[in-house]
Amino acid sequence: MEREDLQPRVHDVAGAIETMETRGAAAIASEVADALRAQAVESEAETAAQLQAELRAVARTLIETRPTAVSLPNACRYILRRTVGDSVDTVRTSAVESAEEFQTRLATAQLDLGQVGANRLRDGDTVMTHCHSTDVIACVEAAVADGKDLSAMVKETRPREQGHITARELTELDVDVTLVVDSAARRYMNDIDHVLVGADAIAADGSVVNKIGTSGLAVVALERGAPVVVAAQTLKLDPATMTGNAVEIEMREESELLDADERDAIGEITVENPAFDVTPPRYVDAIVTERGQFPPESIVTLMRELFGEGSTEPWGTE
Ligand code: RUB
Repeated sequence: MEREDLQPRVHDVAGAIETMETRGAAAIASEVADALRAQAVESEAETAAQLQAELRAVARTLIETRPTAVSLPNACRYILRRTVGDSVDTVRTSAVESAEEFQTRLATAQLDLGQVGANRLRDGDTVMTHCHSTDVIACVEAAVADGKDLSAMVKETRPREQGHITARELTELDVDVTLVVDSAARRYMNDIDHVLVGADAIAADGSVVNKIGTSGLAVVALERGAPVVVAAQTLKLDPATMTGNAVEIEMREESELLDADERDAIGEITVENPAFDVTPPRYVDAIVTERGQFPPESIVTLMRELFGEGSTEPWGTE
């Protein structure tokens, strides 16, 4: 049941994430910060406790929208932990400041990460991409700004074709783009210098959770000796995996694969539509973050440093 004390902006953000109008882990996190900020600004709460309870409810509402992108709970964690005060005004101010600080850090982290990723790319390289990741685009953008001439083989990324967004954005950066169907990856792998993908979540053992098809791409890349580089801000590290929890893989509607007529024509079948898959660390050459690049097996050290305080859920259960 929808809570009446949540602001319309919160429902708009939740709806846009659910329908994937807002998509990609970093963009989702930024919108989440915006929704928490809007609640703090517009709330009619009369006590600090009431406003804190509303902000926790905003977090719970948003976290339910898409289960895999850990940037979503991480954004809520960052903001709620810093939202303190004993009056409505102080809680409001600290929520607004924390949300804005979070968004600034998000943008800065992406720029810093981009430079680290760019350092790996050489003039004349061809990268292969999967889905659309703003962290990946940041790496290419920084490399282009460094004067490197790059080409990209862009997988279209069924069923929602986020590869089209990547193709458009890379073209705008003057990268020479070739679009291919997902199943053509192996056919072209000998021409590829780096496979460059983003992440929705990184587990403590260095496994990478990203758009469905990433793990198959990584297997092919390893077979052909092309390094797989994962561009992922530390916001994508999932602290809950340090205590053995698995990352939940979102299952989406079958209508993304078949329209109603196609469904009728096919007859009685089962359709599975997982949005993400898990690439084990042995297939990944490096995880590129704003803190530098890490072999996947060592990412847990960074995780402990960043989330030493634990993965508690400041949004509670009610
Ligand atoms: C998006 C996806 C992206 C990551 C990283 O999936 O898998 O690779 O979210 O994106 P979807 P970014 O389209 O289902 O949201 O680097 O922008 O955070």
